[in-house]
Amino acid sequence: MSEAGGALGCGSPVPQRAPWNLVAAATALYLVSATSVWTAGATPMNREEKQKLGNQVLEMFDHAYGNYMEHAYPADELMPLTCRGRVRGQEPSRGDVDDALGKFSLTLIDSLDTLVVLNKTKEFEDAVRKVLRDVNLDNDVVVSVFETNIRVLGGLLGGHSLAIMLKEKGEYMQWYKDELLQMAKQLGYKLLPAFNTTSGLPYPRINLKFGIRKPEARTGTETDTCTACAGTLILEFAALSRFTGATIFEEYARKALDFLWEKRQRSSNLVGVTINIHTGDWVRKDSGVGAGIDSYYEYLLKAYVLLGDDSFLERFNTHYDAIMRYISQPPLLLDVHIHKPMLNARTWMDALLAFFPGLQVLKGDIRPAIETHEMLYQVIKKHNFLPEAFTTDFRVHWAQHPLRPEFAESTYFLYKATGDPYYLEVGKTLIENLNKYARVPCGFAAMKDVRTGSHEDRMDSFFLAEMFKYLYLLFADKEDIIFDIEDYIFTTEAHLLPLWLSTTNQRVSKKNTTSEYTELDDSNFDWTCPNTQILFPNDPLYAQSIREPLKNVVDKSCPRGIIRVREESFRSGAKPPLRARDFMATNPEHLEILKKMGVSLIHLKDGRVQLVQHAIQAASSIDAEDGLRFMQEMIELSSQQQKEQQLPPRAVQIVSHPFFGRVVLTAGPAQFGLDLSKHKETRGFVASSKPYNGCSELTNPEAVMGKIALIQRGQCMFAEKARNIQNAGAIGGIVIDDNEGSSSDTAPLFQMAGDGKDTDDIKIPMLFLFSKEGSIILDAIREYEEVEVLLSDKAKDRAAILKGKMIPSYIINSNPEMENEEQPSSENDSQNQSAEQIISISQAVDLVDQEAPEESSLSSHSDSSPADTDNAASISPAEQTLNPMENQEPTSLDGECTDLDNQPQEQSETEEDSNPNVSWGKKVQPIDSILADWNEDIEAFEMMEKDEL
Ligand code: DMJ
Repeated sequence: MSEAGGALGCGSPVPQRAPWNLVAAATALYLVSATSVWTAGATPMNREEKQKLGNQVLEMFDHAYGNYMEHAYPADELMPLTCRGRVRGQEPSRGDVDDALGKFSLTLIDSLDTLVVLNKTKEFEDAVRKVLRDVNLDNDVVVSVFETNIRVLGGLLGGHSLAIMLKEKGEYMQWYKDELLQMAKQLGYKLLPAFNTTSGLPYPRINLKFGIRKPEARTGTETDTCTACAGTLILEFAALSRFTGATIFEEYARKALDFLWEKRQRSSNLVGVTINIHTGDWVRKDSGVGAGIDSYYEYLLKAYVLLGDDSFLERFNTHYDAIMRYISQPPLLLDVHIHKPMLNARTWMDALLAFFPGLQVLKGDIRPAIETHEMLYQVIKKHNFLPEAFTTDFRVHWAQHPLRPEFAESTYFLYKATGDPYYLEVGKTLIENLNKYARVPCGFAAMKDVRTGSHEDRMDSFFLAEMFKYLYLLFADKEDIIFDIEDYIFTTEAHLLPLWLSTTNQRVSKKNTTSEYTELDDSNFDWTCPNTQILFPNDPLYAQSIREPLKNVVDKSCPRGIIRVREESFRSGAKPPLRARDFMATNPEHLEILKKMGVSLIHLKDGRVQLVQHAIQAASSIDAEDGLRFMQEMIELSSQQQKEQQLPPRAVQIVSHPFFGRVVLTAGPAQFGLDLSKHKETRGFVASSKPYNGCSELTNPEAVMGKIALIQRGQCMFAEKARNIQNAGAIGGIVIDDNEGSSSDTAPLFQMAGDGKDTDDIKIPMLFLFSKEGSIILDAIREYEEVEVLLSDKAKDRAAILKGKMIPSYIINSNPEMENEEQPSSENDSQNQSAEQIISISQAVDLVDQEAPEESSLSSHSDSSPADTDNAASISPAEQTLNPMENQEPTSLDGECTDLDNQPQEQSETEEDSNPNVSWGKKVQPIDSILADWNEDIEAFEMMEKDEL
């Protein structure tokens, strides 16, 4: 890798613009030397292997894009499980996520410039023609201003930027006459009414046809928006202005940024997550670098790079200084309160912050970038993907993963900055995991739960816009790309804008902001990019030496609490503050500490105990802060325990032809029957029971014998259905919801409860599928007749399914004894039951709203806005003698702490699978048919192996 980095601010040879150009040109040299002196550390990857990985990325892109074009286009997105387009209004609403869909072929527009980066110029030309022919921007649909800007306006501008580049080269796009730019301009004008507020901050949503506040528009009543939503416009809007000469767009985006800057919390220099667009008051006063704020910071720095306006760099540096002072706790990045920045606002991080190491590279602050990236990588190694949120002790907080690209983005920038081949290995792992766990026959499916490997019928457009670009560029050499990536900057959606825009149409008047910064210390302003020779002083092991101490930060035992213990905790002579997890309501010493912290204990009439904090009653300000943190921890603890009471979702994986484990459906567990988290998975062919509701003795026992029975929900208790199919000889059951159209995408999963009686007699595993997931199995039966599934706590590796480890049942003789071995003994069952009961004891915390001064605010819920103090929490009597930590310890129940690469379950599979007598089914097949099936399996396996190389 010889170049300094596409849109890598510090290091990009930026043409034609004075202030940035000088420093960039100089530092570019240092990056070159940093990359060329690499001699030790991770083994360098040779050109051949890089090319192989690059080709694999190309093949994966073809799979994703090809399936979108074939099965979904002109819809906005592909639904990769059901292999059709997602058309807004035709699918159950998913809430805000759907605001990205404007019936404007979102994925096609978002993919335009990826096609050129991936050297698919011919396909790009076709795609542009399709956009011009088919896309309508005048739909009566309410869309997110932010998403439409970054994905659609950005997509059109990225497409235009590369179309004119190609046209100039003289081979492709010779017919192009700025049509994409005209569309972008049309869209820009459609978004402008959103800015009609006194503050200049845009409304969060707009109707593409009717604008805002008209009765037909169905929007315009909102009062709040997120900081990133209002602060992530300047790159696209300025580019639009400079490309077209219409200055209004850049003016509007600048005004919104100016307003946000004015409203920053002046003592901490931080911004909150949401702001009132009319009054400018902070609605959520927590502050981090992830969801809700992320790209506001990104755009300040990148606006400086693209537009050369110093005020953006000054603002960025001021915020960056605050971020590093309060939010950065290497390797963690933890939200704090804008007014009390020493106080953590939560004990978990979200996946969106994974972009931040990339931004730190652009800023030139490599060390913390390496640290945070390494921590994130270890979380990924544990769960295969970055869960949407994870705790400070690296357990899953929100288990979804919609194939977000931020980590790949940071990996790319770190590789560009360090040249360390370690980052190529990281990229290779990302590719492997995508192919292993997210690839389905019709594209790539988002992970519904990284712990179980279950899927969501969703492939977001950013997966094509960003993921493939960063992964391809990671492995590409300069000659693999048909243009110079250094001449462009990446928007937050990875769209490419040319840096020459900095000197074009600079007609927008800039606010004179000099006086605003006089209060700030000069050291806040780094006017030069760091010298990478100092960062990497001829030491190729530099990055490795930073990573090394973090190697075990996420280990198999799920260590608790590397969360920063505030300095005050160690003040001499003082005991460390009481942690919520250690609190016992019967311990007089603890009650004394509560009092000192201003926390009082109120015994409620219903027997519960309520905690209320009055910061003003604390013995000192430090005790008041400790009290605030204690209350916050108590709330976190409680919500965590409430979550842990729930059995985690289970997986139904279709393993027979042509699915071969690629389709994984999210299933609800049952509170009775075989617990799949403690026992080996159950595998078998499916058969519908008669009667279908399973509410009486089955009339078709021969059909369900030795199989997994399908039963419809309704008309009797779940346990009754289970008993009826068990009596007929079924080895498992899947209850399918009778509410047509229901889906785990839109409805919360639940556990099937028993019937209030003893359910120990039910030995078979039972899972629940919503109607949409259930119909995937029913459709498969219609199409292929014989459908074999695996019921388990998490999806199994497809290689394990096919590599002879789990040989399809029809190849092996059946052995009923083995099946019996799989049934748990009733003794085990009762043990399991009691284990669950212990775990289900938890703290119930209720919140009591009380007025209090803003300065002592506390997050009232782990993911909600901070509530103003006084803070209150109540605990039920059952917990008064309970040490909450005991209940919190990760158990095999939720599997969060099991290393997915090293599961004991897989081990037992191997042992048992090596036994040729193992059988999961009893199907008798003629030998020809067996061989034909087996050949098909081998072919599929070979294909898969090729895929995964
Ligand atoms: C993308 O749409 C953009 O990167 C945005 O800034 C936030 N993240 C999503 C993808 O995760």
